Amino acid sequence: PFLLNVLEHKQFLSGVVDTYFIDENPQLFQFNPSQNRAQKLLNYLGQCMVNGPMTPFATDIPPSEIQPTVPELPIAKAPPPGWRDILKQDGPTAFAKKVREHNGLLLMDTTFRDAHQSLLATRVRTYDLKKIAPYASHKFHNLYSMENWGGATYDVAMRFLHECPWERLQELRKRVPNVPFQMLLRGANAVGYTNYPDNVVYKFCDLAVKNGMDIFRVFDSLNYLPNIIVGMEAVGKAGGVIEAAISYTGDVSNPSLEKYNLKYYTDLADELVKAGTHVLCIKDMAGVLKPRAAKLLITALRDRHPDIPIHVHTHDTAGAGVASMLACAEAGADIVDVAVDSMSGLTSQPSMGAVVSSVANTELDTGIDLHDVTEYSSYWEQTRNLYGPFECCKTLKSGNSDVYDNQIPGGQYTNLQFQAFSLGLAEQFEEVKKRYCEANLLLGDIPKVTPSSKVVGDMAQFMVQNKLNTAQVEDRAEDLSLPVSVIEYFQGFLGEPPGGYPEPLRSKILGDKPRVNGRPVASLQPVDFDKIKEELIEKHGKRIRDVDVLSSALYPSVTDDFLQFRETYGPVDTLDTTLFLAGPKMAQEVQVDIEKGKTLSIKVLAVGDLNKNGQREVFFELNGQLRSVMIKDEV
Ligand code: 3PY
Ligand code: ZN
Repeated sequence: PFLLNVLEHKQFLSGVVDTYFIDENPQLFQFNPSQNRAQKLLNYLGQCMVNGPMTPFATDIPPSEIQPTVPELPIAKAPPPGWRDILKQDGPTAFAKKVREHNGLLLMDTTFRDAHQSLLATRVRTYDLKKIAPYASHKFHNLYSMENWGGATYDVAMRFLHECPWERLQELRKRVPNVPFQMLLRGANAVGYTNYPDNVVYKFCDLAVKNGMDIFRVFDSLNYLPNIIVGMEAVGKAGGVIEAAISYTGDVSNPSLEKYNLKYYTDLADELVKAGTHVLCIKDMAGVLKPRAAKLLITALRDRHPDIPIHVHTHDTAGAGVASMLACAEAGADIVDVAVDSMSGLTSQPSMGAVVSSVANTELDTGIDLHDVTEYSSYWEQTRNLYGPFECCKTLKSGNSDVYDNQIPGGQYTNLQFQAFSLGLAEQFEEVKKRYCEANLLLGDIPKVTPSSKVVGDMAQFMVQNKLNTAQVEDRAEDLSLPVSVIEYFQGFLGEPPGGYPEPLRSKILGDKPRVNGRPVASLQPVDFDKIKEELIEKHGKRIRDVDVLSSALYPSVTDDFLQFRETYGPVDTLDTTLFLAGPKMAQEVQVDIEKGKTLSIKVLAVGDLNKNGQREVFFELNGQLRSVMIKDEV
C-alpha cells in the first residue's frame, strides 16, 4: 500500500547501496503528487485515531458534527462595488477624504479576526472563513472594512492550525474583491510580540499589500510614538491605508484620573496626524471607554481634526459596547467596530445587528439590512459550535464591569480566567484581577495591550504565586526573581512608557543590567532575507516562497515546525474543521477536496494492535483502494 517505490528498486533490494544511491536515482522521488498528499493526510488522520487530537483542546466540549449552512447567493453575479474600488481607483488619501465625507455610520466587521481572537482563542480556520467570505462580499459590500488578519492570527495559524497565514489572505482576497481588508499591526512588533529590525516591518507591509491587505491599524502597546511611526511609514511606503491607533486607557470622564486625560489623547492625535495618518483610530482594547467618556473624547478629537476620519474600536467586556459605539457615532466618529451577533458580546466586539438597528432610519443609517445580518449570524452560530474545544463560554458566562477597574484587554481577560479555572482555582482569578490593577500601577500605570498587557499579567501572576503585595514588591525588588518580561520592560525593550518609569523601583530591579534609551531596535542589525531563504531551502527543500522567508524572520522556530508539519501531514487545511480537530470516527466516510476537482474519499477501516515497535497500523479505504499507515502509539 505504500508509495515508497524504493521498495521495488532492484538495487535497493539487493542491499548494494551507497550514499550516492539517492542522488543517482531521482526517479524514486517522483511520486504522483496528489497520491503523495493523500498519503500524508492519512498519516494525519491516523495520528488523530491513535494519539488523539494533534491540536491541544482547551475545554472538554467536543467539536460539533454539524455542517454549517452557507446562505445562498445569486449564481454568477459579481458583488456590488465597495470601498475597495474607491481605494484602488483613487488611492489612500482620496479614500480617507471620501470616508470622511460619507453620510451615515460606517462599520468594520471584526468577525474574521478580533471576535474569534477574543472568544475562540483565535482558532477559526481559513476553511470556515473562506466559505462565508463571498456572502460578506455580496451582502456587506458597504462595510468600511473586514478585519481578517494580524494580531494573534498570524502565529496561531502556523502554530496551532498548521496553515499558512498568507494563503488565508490570498484565499479571502479571491472571494472578496470589493470590501477593504484590515489588519492589526503591532507597530515595530509587526505581528509578533517583540521588536523587529525595521527591514522586517517594511518587508512585511510590502508583502501584505501585495497579497491583498488594504488598511493597517498600527499601534504600540505603550503608545510610544517612535514605534508607531515605524509601522506607519512602512504601511505608507507599501501603499496601504495608514490607520494610526491610540490605545485608550484610564477614563477621560473621571476628573480625578489625571494621567490619561483629554489632553494626553489630543496631543497624541496631533502627533499622529502630523506624521501623516490617513485615519485616526481610538483603540479601546479592554472596553473601558464608557459612553460619556466616548462622547467627551470623540468630540474633542473631532473639533481638533475636522478632516480626519475617526475609527473607534472597543470590546464589550462590561456590556456597554453598543452604547459606547453609538455615543462615538453621535459625537462624530466615522467608523465603529462590530462583530456579527453570534460572535459578539462578552470580550468580543459589540453586536453588528444591534448597532445596525439602533441607527436604522436616522442620519447614521449604515445601509446594512438586518435580514442579511441575521443570515450571516446564523452561519457563524453554527460554525462557532465546531470550535467547542476553544469556547470561552465554558468559563466566561456574562459581562463583567470589573474591567473598568482592572482594564484587562478582551483576549487576555478570557485567557487569564480560563487559566485559573482550568487549574481548578476559580477564586484565583479574583486574586489575579486584583493584582493586575496593582501590577499596572507598579509598572507606572501604562496602556495594556499586546505585549505590555503580558508584562502586567506576568507581574500579577507572579504576585499571586508568591503572595506579594505592592509594598512587598517595592521593598524586596532587588532580591525577587521577577518574570523576564518585567525585567525587559524596565530595561526599555518595549519602548518608553508614558510619563517614564517608576523610580526607585526601576533602579532597584535593574541594578547594573543594561538599559535601552529611545527606540529599542535602533541598534538591531537588519535581517538578511537571502540568508534565511538559503537556510530554509536547506532544511525544507526548494519550494520556499518569500512569504515563508518572512514568517521565518518573524517566528523562526514556529515556521520551521509549520513547514515540517506540512511536509509530513500534507494539506490539513483541506480537512473540514471537525475532522481536523477530532479526526475521523471508525467506519466514517469523509470527502476531502484537496484541490479543485480532486476529491478524496476516505474511510477508516480498522486500527491494528500494538506491534513490538510500539506502533499501530491504521487501515483506510482511499477512493476505493486499501491503504495503511504505521503510527507510533504515544498514548
Ligand atoms: C492584538 O495585539 O492581538 C490585539 O488584539 C490587541 O488588542
Ligand atoms: Zn481588540
